[in-house]
Amino acid sequence: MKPVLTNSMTNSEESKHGLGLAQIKQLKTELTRFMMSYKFALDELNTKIDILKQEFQYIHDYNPIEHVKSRVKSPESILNKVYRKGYDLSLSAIKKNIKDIAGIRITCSFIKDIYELSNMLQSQQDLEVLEVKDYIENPKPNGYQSLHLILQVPVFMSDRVENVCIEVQIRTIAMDFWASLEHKIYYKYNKAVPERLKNELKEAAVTAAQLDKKMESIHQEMSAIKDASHSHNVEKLQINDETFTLPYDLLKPFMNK
Ligand code: 0O2
Repeated sequence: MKPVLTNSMTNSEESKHGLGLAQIKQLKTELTRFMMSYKFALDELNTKIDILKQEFQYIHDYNPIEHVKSRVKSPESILNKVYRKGYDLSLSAIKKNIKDIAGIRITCSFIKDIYELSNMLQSQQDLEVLEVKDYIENPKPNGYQSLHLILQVPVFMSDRVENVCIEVQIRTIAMDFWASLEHKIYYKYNKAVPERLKNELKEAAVTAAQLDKKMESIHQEMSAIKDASHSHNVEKLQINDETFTLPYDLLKPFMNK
């Protein structure tokens, strides 16, 4: 495809779309600023998630977040969605209608962590929660499970504040395994998945949910054993040159074990 904008074009010349060079330059600047605002919003939210992750590790002695992946939708995929949904082709309409241009997927160890993390994000004062879809409590008919949040993040630019939407998907490793395989199958069969495979996928989703419950109950049992063994213990606390001997339970909330 030939580039629309060429260096040899003068201000008075028009592209094949009837736009002058100045208009094309302006369009290019607007588009770049538009896409950049999503990247900046993701940077902000990624930092927030990293802070929560480190704090959680410090307080609870384990890391509830297995991994975090973020992406800005490609312009091609944004345009596909505009045509598929019949939205207006303007930046303001795209911003208003497409809430998943920026997306973050967080994989947690346990279901309990998903809700804890979601509550922590939802209670941050500078984030506005626009939508919550709980596909864990109410899985999709095909078996899909995840917690989806649409959050609005203020991005402080040089001359203005942009409120930018981000779709956050929070799921367990088992849910993520299921969703990525289902996504591959869906595309392999060009969205016409045979009925037998659909049923098997649904069964696999139920099995994945059972595995999540089982792993969580093992984890809870292990934590209870760990707490019980510590509760008989005392810890030595040194403040300046003085050493204090205190029950472990009293110090636990303040300790990085
Ligand atoms: P991609 O490539 O992951 O971005 P909408 O977003 O408005 O088109 P909807 O149904 O209102 O549609 O949004 P919803 O339910 O919040 O789902 C949006 C995203 O969740 C999808 O984005 C997928 O990432 C994921 N998702 C939802 N349902 C399924 C499912 O059945 N299987 C799998 N594997 N993923 C799902 P995109 O834009 O479809 O794709």
